[in-house]
Amino acid sequence: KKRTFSGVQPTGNIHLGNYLGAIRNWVEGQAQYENIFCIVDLHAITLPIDARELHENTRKLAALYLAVGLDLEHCKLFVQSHVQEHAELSWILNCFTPMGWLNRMTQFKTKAADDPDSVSNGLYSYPVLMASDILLYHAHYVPVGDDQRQHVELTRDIAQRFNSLYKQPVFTLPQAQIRDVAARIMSLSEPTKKMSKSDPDPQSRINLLDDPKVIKKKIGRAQTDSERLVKFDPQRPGITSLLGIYQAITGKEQAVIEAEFEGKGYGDFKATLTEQLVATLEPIQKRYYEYINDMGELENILKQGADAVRPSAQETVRNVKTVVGLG
Ligand code: AQP
Repeated sequence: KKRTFSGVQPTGNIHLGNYLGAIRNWVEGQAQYENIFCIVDLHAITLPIDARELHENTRKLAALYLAVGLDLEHCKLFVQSHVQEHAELSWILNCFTPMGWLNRMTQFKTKAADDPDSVSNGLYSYPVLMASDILLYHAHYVPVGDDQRQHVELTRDIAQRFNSLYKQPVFTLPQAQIRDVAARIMSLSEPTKKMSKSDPDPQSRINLLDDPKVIKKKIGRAQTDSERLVKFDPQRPGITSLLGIYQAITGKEQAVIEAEFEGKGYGDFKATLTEQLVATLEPIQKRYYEYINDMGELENILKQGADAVRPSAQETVRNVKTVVGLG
């Protein structure tokens, strides 16, 4: 079986973008691959975060991973900082990554835009840590949303450069797995921006744990336009993004959806979308509360996950150190 690796940062409320762009695809492909899914807490400290919040978010994210249907028969789930080889490989690869490559990373440019002098060196090196996560386990596929495409490309470049420098296939070159539908869910309040955990406006995203009333309100207020035509149209990102959500959760073709709402207005469409969203999220929420209320079991699962992946991480680091002449 081919290997899959991916992760989410425990930086806040997991939203529909994280779910439809990434996590749901992990669940759908899980029987086909050997899967490693991580809670990337070392990435979460690249921007300021409260210690207690980080600790709690890490457990909440683990409960959500299980609630959406990740099955321990197929997947290893663990916390990044529990396997120290992530940090160790990251330092080594930092020394093999040209700054010119990192200077081109758009996520850093966006996140550092407001205050470039005070953001951390860690935020700058974020993509190298991500490359280390993927390369440690020789992952073939990295299922992510569209915003992570550039980081996976960088991972390939780092691996390729290292392999050719030492003239041996130390690292496996990974490929991003990005779906056509829902690869980039947009903010509900500013549909030209992606939906994100760190957006200060809570109305901009649907969280996986939002209750039906909140979902109804947020969808009701989601920005559209004055044309009132329920059709996919790149010139109208608001309605197109909502239709994309509907397409992702119903699995219907675009033409079928447009036919379904022909002659109907935004109100009808938003009501149907809300209904479908609630039906999708309710069972996930029910399972989430079961998992989060059994903290002992959750800690156990995370410990077992880390123990299960550690040997292959150790082997990769041992090999890299030998090749480089360390240790
Ligand atoms: N809007 C999105 N649409 C589709 N996929 C998305 N992902 C994130 N946002 C969208 C995918 O979710 C996975 C985890 O990414 P993350 O932990 O970086 O989540 P985030 O919401 O992007 O987090 P932040 O902290 O709010 O970061 P910024 O400020 O960058 O948005 C990834 O596979 C990602 O592609």
